[in-house]
Amino acid sequence: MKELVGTEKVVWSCNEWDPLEEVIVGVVEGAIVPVWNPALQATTPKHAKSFFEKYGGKPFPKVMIEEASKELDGLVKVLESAGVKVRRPEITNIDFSKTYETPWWKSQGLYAAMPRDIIMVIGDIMVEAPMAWRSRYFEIFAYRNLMKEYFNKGARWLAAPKPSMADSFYNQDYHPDRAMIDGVKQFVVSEAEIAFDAADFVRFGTDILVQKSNVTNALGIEWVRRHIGPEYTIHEVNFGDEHPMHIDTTIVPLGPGKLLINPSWVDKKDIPKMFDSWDIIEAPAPVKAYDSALYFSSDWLTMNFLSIDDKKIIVEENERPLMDLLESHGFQTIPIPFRHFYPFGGSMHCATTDIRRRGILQSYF
Ligand code: ABU
Repeated sequence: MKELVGTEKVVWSCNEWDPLEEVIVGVVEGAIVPVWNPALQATTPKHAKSFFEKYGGKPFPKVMIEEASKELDGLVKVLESAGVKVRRPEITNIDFSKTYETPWWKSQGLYAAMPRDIIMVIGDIMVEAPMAWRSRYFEIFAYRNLMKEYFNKGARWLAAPKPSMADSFYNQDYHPDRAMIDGVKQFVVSEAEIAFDAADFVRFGTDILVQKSNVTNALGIEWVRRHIGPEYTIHEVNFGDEHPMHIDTTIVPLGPGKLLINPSWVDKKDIPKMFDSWDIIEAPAPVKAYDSALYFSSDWLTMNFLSIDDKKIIVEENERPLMDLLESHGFQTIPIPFRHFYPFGGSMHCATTDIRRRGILQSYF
């Protein structure tokens, strides 16, 4: 197989660990707190409700934006000093505070903080996710100029059909307290229309794992399967997170043959057989010795780190047990402060999306 180096393709990334050459890093400026709604309730920690009641429809408090923005800039510096080209979304052409209206509903926007949720690079294809939250309906426009630039330079661009997000798209009888009925996981999104967030997929070369979640349904998975091409195999997995939204705190590939799992959600018997020869490494419990309130996510942002390559990993500086574990497996860790970004719903994996990693498309199984 001919090796495709980064300089040959403007967009090229096949897994989570090949050497990173170009990446999009999100921004928090202009972020708006969503108004409390059933889709949000499906995955938000219960304690977060009062935050949404207080700030819903308003900008995130200034101090939160400033502190998170500083941490994003710190991430950018670390990436640039490692030789990675960093691009940022444009928020001058989109005002997230503005109320927009479709034939079925009205909403404001959210932010352009989490490019991983909305754009997934598979080989040389930029896949634009349709999303499942009304507040994220127009978020992609913060990235469209960048995507147009990559397209003009030869990348492929695949945009999934957006669901109407009308009331009928959501399961009206869903409640997070009844997320498991007779052993079957329930989700707030129905199967009425195609839906997925890019962050429910994780890439291992020609094999891609995906989970159904409160933003990703079976139709969405089937749409990706049919559109990305016959060289890829999509494997659906189902782990123990009762309120799933995004797989990147559940299983995280570290490199060929090494998979980090979240031991509180992943039962080893549910890991597909193809991983039988891989080292399955259990992540340590998240460190909670800091004051970040988590409004959109579980505690497991610990695992939401970013690999520069299959030896170097950028990690939140408080996560000492994780760093010790990774170092004991031969990785170099690069600690940076990132806990002020956590309340926006992710850590540095969510805050970025690969544009180019040097390497080849291959099977690791
Ligand atoms: N967006 C990543 C959050 C996943 C989690 O709540 O663990």
